[in-house]
Amino acid sequence: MRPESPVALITGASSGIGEAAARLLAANGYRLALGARRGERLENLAAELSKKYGVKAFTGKVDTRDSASVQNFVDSAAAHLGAIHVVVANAGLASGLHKIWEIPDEDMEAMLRTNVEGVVKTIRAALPHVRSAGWGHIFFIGSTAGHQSYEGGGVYSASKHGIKALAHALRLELCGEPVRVTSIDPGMAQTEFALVRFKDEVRARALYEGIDPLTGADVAECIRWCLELPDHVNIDEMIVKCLDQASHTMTKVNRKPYSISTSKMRSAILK
Ligand code: NDP
Ligand code: 8X3
Repeated sequence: MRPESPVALITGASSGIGEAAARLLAANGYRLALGARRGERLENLAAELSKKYGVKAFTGKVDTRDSASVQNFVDSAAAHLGAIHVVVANAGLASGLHKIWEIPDEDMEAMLRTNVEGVVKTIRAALPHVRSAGWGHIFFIGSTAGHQSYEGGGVYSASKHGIKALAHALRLELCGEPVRVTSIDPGMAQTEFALVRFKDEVRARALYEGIDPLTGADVAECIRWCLELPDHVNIDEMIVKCLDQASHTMTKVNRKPYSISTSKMRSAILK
């Protein structure tokens, strides 16, 4: 049975899509368990949302690559809030844009350990709580990169193809239980993602130059919509792109005429 005020546990809630999901779910009466490494951001967000919407919000510093850290965050959240119903396994990143034969270990490990292992660790720790709550919804945040890879994005794409495999397997494993499993797979969304990837503000901004990209709030709205559907309706996978992005990669993006040319753009981004 769906509770009146479900508890949503969100990893990567300190910015971008995770933060936007926290804001939207709080506005819809969800209680929150917010995790990320930047604890101060989470505390400020939780204080703001509790004040604005009167919802209970728990925060925990967590590194999703670390099993003990994840277990501690999830169990503390369940103890503080009494249950966990919804999991948004969102924490993730791209690190650099490297051809497969050039990628440093550090970037490869950051992506595979966070985007694949971190997601498994989060869901593995949270599922016992979700199952005992008797109603739940697990969200993976995949990507268009999980549907088509691109030059320099091989390892990131592999991690997001991995998300597709995990979501598929989990749906099979939970069949017959009252827990829905959805993968939301966005295209270009303007968050801190590109800044984290390039560690260069100009290059990060160039990615969105002349287009109207998705925002974190747009992706959060997809999560809200899937949640609000009747309990017997499961959205397996939702690919969402901004209107200016026709392909899964940046090969067909509508850059407005006032922006720099597509070829200059490609070299700015791919440098
Ligand atoms: P942001 O960089 O804005 O947010 C990423 C979040 O993940 C931050 O809150 C960050 O928090 C958290 N995070 C990263 N590493 C860890 C870690 N080891 N432990 C805990 N938290 C971590 O990017 P987005 O909001 O865009 O990204 C969210 C998800 O959406 C990612 O999985 C990304 O792959 C996916 N995505 C993004 C798209 C885009 O174009 N923006 C498109 C498709 C998918 P902190 O640093 O405080 O730990
Ligand atoms: C993020 C979208 O195109 O940068 O997952 O890989 S993309």
